[in-house]
Amino acid sequence: MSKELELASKYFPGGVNSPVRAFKSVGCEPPFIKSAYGSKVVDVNDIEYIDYVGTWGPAILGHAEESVIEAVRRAALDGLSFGAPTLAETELAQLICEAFPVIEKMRFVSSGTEATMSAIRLARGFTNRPYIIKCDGGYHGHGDSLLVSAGSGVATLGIPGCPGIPEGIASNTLVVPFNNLEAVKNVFETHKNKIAAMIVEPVCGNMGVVNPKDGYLQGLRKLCDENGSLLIFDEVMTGFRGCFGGVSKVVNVKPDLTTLGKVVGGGMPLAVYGGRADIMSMIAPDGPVYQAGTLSGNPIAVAAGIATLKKLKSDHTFYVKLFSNSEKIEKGLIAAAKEANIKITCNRYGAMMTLFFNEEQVTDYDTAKKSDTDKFARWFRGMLNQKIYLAPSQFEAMFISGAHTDLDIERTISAAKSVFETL
Ligand code: KE4
Repeated sequence: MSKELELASKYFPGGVNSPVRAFKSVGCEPPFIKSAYGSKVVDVNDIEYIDYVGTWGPAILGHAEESVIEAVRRAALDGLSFGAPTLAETELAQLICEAFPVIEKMRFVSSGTEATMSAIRLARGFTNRPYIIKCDGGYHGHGDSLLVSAGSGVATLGIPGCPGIPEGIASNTLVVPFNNLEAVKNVFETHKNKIAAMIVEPVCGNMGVVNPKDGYLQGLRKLCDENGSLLIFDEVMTGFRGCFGGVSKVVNVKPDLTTLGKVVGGGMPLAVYGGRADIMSMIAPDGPVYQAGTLSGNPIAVAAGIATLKKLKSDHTFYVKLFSNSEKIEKGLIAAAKEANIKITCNRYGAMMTLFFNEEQVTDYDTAKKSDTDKFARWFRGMLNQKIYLAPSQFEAMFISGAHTDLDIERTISAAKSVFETL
């Protein structure tokens, strides 16, 4: 064990502050990172990697982008936190409403988990109904109601995803396969008038990237309307990854509530839940549904968010180049695998993608789980040795940023060619 990990493990479970960082599923130890800039991260041994984790999505501009750093520096000089309303929060909210017309009113929180947890509570408060539907393999943070797994069978009462989650809470969450409208229809019929909402990643990122089948999201909208339930798009990961907005804008489906995180805070602790004004009016102090937070709307995080969204909005070539580079990487990796006769499928949404070591198209969690995770782990370790820093799990996404250069892409594909040969 590295001396860094050994010492960290004295203080933190697994030596980390979020489980996936421990690299448990890829059979090697994580490098300790000391700095990041552009498309690179640098570890404590001064090894530089081309980074496709992007701190799990926020670094869409690349790390330490100068306008974001300058905005954070300037804001910090005026104080770190006030616990009071600021003009900057309103400015960020206006930018978010521009990007997400489906968000009429919102509340800032400090993490994606807080955003989805609050959205669930709000949906239950607004509808006065107990049940929530989520997809098997969908991840919405570690809130008790959402850290539930599917039981056996197609549409099941959730079972606790881990110890510490009471049956009574897990069983109020119904779990269905992604991309299966029939299963959702059945759940609505079985639990008529008891379902507060369905929360869904409109493009999944936490079973690896899985796109919705044509008509799926439209079908969810229709079923929620027919049953008086709310539709919640969890766009914590997809937000700003497929356009200056969300999947809701790309597919023109209007959720009742949306959750955001990651990019919206530019890498700082800031997340959002919001949507229809009539629903949001239920949130204290306007309404009876309570939610609060000491650091909600923190001025430093808000400054980073404003600078990030301003940059995304103002540079009209940003997304064109970002998607062209993303496509180059996708095609290059597919061609490299083909050349080495390695069976993979690739799913991409804008600037997030997953290479599955799987012969069949991945359309839900069941098909994702058929991937060869051992082969993925060998691929991951090979690429890390080639100084390419990928997400350490088959069921995560690669994130491409505006800072990835043609040389980065060339190096990535050439590294892949040599690693595929070893698999
Ligand atoms: P956070 O509480 O980690 O800020 O957000 C939770 C969350 C909610 N919704 C979606 C769609 C998410 O992807 C996430 C968090 N994503 C993971 C990566 N798969 C964060 C990485 C981690 O857990 O360390």
